[in-house]
Amino acid sequence: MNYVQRVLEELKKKNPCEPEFHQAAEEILLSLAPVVERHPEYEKAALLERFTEPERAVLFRVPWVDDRGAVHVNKGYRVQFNSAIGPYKGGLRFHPSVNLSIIKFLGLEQILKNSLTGLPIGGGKGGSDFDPKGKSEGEIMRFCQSFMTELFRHIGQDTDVPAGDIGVGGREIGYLFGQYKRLRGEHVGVLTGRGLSYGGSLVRTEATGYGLVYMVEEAMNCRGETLSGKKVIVSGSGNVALYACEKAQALGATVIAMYDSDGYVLDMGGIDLAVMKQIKEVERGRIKEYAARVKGAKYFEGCRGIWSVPCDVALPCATQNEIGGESARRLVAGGVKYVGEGANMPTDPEGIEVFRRAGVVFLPAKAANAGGVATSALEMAQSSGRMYWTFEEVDAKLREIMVGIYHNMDGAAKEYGVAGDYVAGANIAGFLKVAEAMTAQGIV
Ligand code: NDP
Ligand code: 2IT
Repeated sequence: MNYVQRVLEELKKKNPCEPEFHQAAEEILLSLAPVVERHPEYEKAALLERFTEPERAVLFRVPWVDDRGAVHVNKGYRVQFNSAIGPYKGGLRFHPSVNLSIIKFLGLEQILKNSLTGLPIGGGKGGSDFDPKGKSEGEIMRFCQSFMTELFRHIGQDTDVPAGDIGVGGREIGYLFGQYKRLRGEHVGVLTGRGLSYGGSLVRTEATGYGLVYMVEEAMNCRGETLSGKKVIVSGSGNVALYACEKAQALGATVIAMYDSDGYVLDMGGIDLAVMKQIKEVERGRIKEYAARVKGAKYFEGCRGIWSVPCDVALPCATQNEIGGESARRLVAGGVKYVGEGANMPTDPEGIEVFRRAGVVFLPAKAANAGGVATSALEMAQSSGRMYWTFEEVDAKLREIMVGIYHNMDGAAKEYGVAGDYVAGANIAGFLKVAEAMTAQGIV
């Protein structure tokens, strides 16, 4: 058995019942086979074993009291996966599905994503199985305060810097930051995605979605195409989806469908983003409401139907494994040419294989959605320097980073004989830097 297969088998044995973690690890490790072949010293140093084992994982109790006085207990997680190239960095996810497997898959992906940004950030991830849906403002605030009452002792501006993810946006970051500041008595850049009035960076809100579209545009430009006039579908209607939609439309595309976990809307004239933002960002409502407000738009129950809508470009921006083999086949039948992953691991292995065989240009999450964390790192730089850059400055840096990542993974894929395979290219390019840093720092 070769090195990669042995590590993968042991990982599955040592971490049972963690299917998402196995899935992410398998995709990464298999594509690293040619790298470890060129670098036999990695096996001697058990580099893959160390790379796939978190440096630290903190699990904690989060008790809170609802508006009626009932006591609830949720699980809290922070997995500090790898600090070889910088302080742990990665979001917090609040969603009822959250468990250790999901946090570990996200953390492992984050190491390579953060490496690809070229900025000095290690990988981590955290969250809770708390469900923010239907909770009052007071309940959200008390939950965030309780969560931070334990988390604060494990994080710091130079050790571990969390941010948002599903269910954690500007509102939650505000409550988390307030509690951290109260407990520690320091106003530092310990969280990113902060409000602009207390240390946040311009463009962080837009960054993941904008960055995704900058990369798709670069991939198209390299093939003599542009987004102008293209039909795009965007899954999800949260932070990443809304700003992917905004930038795609700004570049001349028509976004014809979006969804939330209940169902999808189809609007052949192009999504009216002002209405969508009002429903999703301001009212925190359901997407069904969009069809009631916009003439000509239609609502369909069940979100998966969205992948049957014919399009040129698909941007999955909701959650993991939203595109399986069947959905991928429907997209291919509908004429999709480009898939850019805004969410983390939205396409399962069978789906990726379907796209590969059909010659679809597939831009994997750890490259395509790196704009969010890259801009978080720009927020950290501005915090430490006690200064602010303009919207144009941050946006220009974001665009440059996304174009750079595209060419970095494209180059790595070519160098390792798998031209056009960006899954392998992103894994290889991200890993080489982490491996070099880990090697330089000895067996730690
Ligand atoms: P939000 O909470 O703002 O939005 C999430 C969206 O996805 C909502 O429309 C939600 O629908 C939908 N969704 C979530 N879970 C499911 C599910 N199980 N089935 C169907 N739909 C679902 O999160 P973000 O936009 O921040 O994150 C979206 C994705 O992007 C995640 O995979 C995240 O890890 C990734 N990401 C986020 C970054 C960021 O900066 N925020 C950076 C890089 C990646 P509903 O409201 O009905 O639950
Ligand atoms: O998955 C991700 O990259 C994020 N949720 C953003 C992490 C960050 O630290 O900005």
